Amino acid sequence: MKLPLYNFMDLPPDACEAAKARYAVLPVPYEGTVTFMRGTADAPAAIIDASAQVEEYDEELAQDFRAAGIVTLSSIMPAETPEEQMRRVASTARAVMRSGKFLLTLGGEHSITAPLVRAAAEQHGEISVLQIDAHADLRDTYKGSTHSHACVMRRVLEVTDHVAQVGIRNFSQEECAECPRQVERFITPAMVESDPDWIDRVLSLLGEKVYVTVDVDGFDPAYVPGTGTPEPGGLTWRQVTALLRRICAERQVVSADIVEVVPLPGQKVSEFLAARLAYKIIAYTQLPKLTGSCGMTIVTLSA
Ligand SMILES: [Mn+2]
Repeated sequence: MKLPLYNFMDLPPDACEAAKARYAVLPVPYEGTVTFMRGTADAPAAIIDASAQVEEYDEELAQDFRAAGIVTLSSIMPAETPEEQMRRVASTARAVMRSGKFLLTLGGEHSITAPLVRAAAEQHGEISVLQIDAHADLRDTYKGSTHSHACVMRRVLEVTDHVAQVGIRNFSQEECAECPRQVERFITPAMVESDPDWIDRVLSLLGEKVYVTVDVDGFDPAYVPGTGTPEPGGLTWRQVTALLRRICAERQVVSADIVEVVPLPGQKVSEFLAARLAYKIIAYTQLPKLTGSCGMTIVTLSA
């Protein structure tokens, strides 16, 4: 397991000072329950490494967003058991959120999202979750564990019923039987392509405060080949960034994670995309809010 050698975006000291930073990047190099292709424990270091190449000036928004300050925290070391790992993640997340910083966690495997969402709900009260992913992750248990990355959104549903799942294209019959209402709410890549109002559909599932979790396999493997279970037919960079920009404009995004990157030898496409996406989230959450954003309206949608 590689650990980051320097801070996110290789910022000068004044831009990454802990006391002043509004954003905190937390590396979690954990892959305790990974089932297919290993290597996501190396992702936080690879993403931070790639982030040194991200331009501070955002080309889309014509602005530099570093002045808010971005501190890179020490990595959470992998624990012996998933239970202990979740405890460590929760306790660090609570402390960061209490300090008022925006916590941006870099995985590692997806299972860490459950304690992160719990910590966000403790801090902010009623919370919604936007998940970008190829997989529903709604199994109650997987290979004997309730903490598996394949169960993470089932654990999240125990915290909040307001969950929008976007990019989903691989799920089981068991998940359909056990979580029928949630399966009906999926926003699949096919819906993203065919429905010009797909972002409105996503917004209708979310309340005011939103936690964002991005499993990079939600993207098409052409954009992110380096991930544990690449799934054809995924989302594009423009679709995902358009979605995140509007969610950040019309809701209060309180924290986010980017998980499941697996660095591949000989190319850095996936970790660079993750680094770019992390800075996009930092940028979008600093944009002025659109007024008149609606309150909680939950609509059940069919494909
Ligand atoms: Mn996934």
